[in-house]
Amino acid sequence: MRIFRTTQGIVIESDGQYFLSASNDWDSFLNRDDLFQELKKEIQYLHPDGDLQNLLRNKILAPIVSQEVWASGVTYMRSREARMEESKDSGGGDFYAKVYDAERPELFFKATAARTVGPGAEVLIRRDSKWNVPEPELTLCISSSGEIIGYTIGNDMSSRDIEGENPLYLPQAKSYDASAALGPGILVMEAPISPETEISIQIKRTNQVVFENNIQLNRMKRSLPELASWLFRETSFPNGVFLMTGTGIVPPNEFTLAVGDEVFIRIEGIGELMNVVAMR
Ligand code: DO4
Ligand code: MG
Repeated sequence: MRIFRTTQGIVIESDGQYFLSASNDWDSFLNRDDLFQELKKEIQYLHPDGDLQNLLRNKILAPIVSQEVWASGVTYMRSREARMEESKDSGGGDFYAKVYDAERPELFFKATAARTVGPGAEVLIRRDSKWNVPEPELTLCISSSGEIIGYTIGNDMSSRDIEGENPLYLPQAKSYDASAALGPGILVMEAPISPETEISIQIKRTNQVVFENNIQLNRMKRSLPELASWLFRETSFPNGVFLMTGTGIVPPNEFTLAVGDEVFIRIEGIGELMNVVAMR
């Protein structure tokens, strides 16, 4: 099943049928440990509505209201290599090698809801950066009690020159207006997501593909429950939280995003998140 936050209310998709939920409160709707079972119960009392599918073409909002967005770093070998390369002149490379092998993962605060955009919206690159990339990441939706209740697509926009200059600049490289995108909806399942799930990205510039790649979740060094449980150590999230799980795809060093680029991120079972790159 998938759930969508839209301008007209909360839409539930189940086996290709679309239902408008009786609830209008995204925070309480989402924050339920037994979300899958609750959705199954709710749709028994609702009528499918084919028009809702059209609504989903352009009225989807980011699936976030009061939640925070956190992110994991260096969870794939490709990210480890890219960070070591970009920070070798600053002497920061070792930190990335160490965190890849350490028991404690790298977790960082990424965005508030106000700095997060939904499908079709603009993601921003910083004016004070010359080297920017999108990071396509499976993103966990976690309830306030720490249960993984669903999965969505995240784009962890990143300024590689800023984080490469000094690892202490990470918050500025990662966290600024419209630096995070989430959506389109949240996949809610009875069983955990398959490790064979593929994440893919395509970047188009004036309709030409300038970068594309894909990776399977099973290339991740850490497990999803492991990342979630570290996040909840000594930290509470009364409305639940989104946790990006790190990127396994980093474009070659000569690549940087340009204004007008279209970023398409697909994850099997969840859908496609498209955003346009802008600068303000
Ligand atoms: O430490 C740098 C950030 C790593 C990151 O965002 C990732 O691996 O996805
Ligand atoms: Mg990332």
